[in-house]
Amino acid sequence: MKKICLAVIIFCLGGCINAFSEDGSSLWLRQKGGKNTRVVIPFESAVMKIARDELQKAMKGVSVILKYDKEASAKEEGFSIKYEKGNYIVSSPSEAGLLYASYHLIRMEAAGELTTGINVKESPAYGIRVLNHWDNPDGTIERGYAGESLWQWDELPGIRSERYEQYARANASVGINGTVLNNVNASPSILTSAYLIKVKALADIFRPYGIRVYLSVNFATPMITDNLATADPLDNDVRVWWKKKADEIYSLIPDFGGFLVKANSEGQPGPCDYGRSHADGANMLAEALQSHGGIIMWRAFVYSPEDSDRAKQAYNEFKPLDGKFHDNVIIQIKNGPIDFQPREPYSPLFGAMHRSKTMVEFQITQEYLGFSNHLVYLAPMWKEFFEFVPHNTLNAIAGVANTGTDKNWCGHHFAQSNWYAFGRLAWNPELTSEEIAEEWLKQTFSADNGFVESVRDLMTESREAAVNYMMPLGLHHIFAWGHHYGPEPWCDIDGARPDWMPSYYHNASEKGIGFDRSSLGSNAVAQYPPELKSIYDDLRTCPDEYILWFHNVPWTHKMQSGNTLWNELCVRYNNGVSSVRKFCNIWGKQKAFVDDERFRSVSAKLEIQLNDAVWWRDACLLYFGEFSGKNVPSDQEKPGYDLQKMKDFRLDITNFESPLNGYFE
Ligand code: BDP
Repeated sequence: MKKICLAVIIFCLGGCINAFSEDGSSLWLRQKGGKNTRVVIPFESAVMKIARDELQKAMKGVSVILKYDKEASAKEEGFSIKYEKGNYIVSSPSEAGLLYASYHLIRMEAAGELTTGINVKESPAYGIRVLNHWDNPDGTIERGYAGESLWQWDELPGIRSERYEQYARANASVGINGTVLNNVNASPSILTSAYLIKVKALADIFRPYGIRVYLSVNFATPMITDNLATADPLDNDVRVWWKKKADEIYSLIPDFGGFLVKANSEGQPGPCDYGRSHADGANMLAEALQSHGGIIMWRAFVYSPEDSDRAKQAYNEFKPLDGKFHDNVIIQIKNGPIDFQPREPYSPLFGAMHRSKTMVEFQITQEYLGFSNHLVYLAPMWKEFFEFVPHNTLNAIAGVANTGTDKNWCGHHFAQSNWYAFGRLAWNPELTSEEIAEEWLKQTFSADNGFVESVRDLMTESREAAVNYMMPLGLHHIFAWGHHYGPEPWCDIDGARPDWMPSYYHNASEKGIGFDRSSLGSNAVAQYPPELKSIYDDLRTCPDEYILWFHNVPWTHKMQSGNTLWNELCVRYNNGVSSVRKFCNIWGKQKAFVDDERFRSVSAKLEIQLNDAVWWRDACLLYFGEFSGKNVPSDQEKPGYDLQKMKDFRLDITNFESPLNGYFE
């Protein structure tokens, strides 16, 4: 008897310790089912096995029948779910659709929404829903904040890390169906035969999860790896080289997705090096892949230091090429005209390329949003984009991934929600930020109502908070040089490109602050449709959110709130700080609903975020205050840090868990 009791106690303790300590490696896929779930599959296959295993692992005591049915959805990957005579009946014209439906059921059960009245019909908004990994062959990740690259190139193809399959599974569970494995600043070696067999190994693991592999390519690859004299897209040898390369790739990976290309941008080679256009370059590659069914995602992220306004350049360069791209080319455009800032107006190139295919590139990794230290839920930012660019005008969607070798995949436990939200919005852009946050919270932490409501609100407010403590009112690109973590509005590097300097963007002077993109300035407003152009062009009608994006505004200008610009700036920065204080407070009350390990990790990161928010506010208000000649109004919290100390500070980004450490006090 004693022995049994002891065993029970030990068992309970073990269970409790597990229950109360989670490292986040299971992501949102933590549901535990029971043996009594019955799953009928239409035939045995690798995909059907996954679907059955997933349902059995996660669902409790239900019966699910998966049916292969050509009529179930007009779109290949679509599915329907209903309940009949004690069974959930899942139908789809494809295996991938049946797998997505299985994850849908699991999600519904976790969210407490699974009822016998179920009648679901789902199909994805886009056929191509891809992650872009900015991973280098040496294991580093450009703008990666969660460890090293997941791809162990030196071990592949022989050794296959368990994480590859877990990665594929996580993507499939939210509907992501493609992955570009390597950095857009692409190493030519990725296309060598030695690497292609490694790529094939990954493609083979991902395939049953419905995920296709794509590669970023360096436009000069034929010159670098095979000594061709040129990479001119109109040169016959070059064209033949790419065709042969395509044949080699498809002989290894028959469902290879295609290429992603960054050309003539930030020093990358491209067709313009030979006096050819982006269309010449993209079409040459498109022809090489066409017979295999591959596509080219050609990036429109271009800007040169000579032009007067960086925000105008992609439009100026690509708009004249509209209609000149082959059918299997999609122009991949970042959501805003500059570069993934906390807030940008949408890129006017969307809606200007009527005769070309276009796709949006979002950034899931938080290059400009506090890395993996800040809790910033990005769905509201992406939804804001869709308010301006109707989702059905796009042909595909891409997100720059935030995954790495960290145990919890994304560095910050809440950064997982951005990977999740990207997938869910790529499937259905009409979901609200709140809905997605709720789903994710219930699966990842707890379905307790109070917990879900409080933390959902925290999440949905977090993006606006970051805008406020970093760059309110349309300010942009005042980040520290190179790494883009903290504030450096004063940054001035001798001989550097002017459009990489904060002062290029903020233009602060005794008179005012902001970039004049009105018709009296750079006239970037003219790239927007007439209705928006007239709103943005007029200082009186331009929304506060964008005012310093489109105008250089006098410090004394009366804002919509009735405050002067200077006072409003102080209010916004302080609001940002107050929001993060509130987040710390809300999170502090959730201890009962979260295991200890994740609770503490998130608490520690929130502390860093709060310090950083204060740092941002103090740096910006003290620095801009030197131009405005005004003090922070008496009803606002005063900066406590010392401006000179902040200016002297150099962040060591290899070791910056808590960069401040009381440094500026
Ligand atoms: C910027 C990043 C840089 C990328 C570039 C791009 O700072 O590292 O290479 O965009 O998208 O956001 O090509």
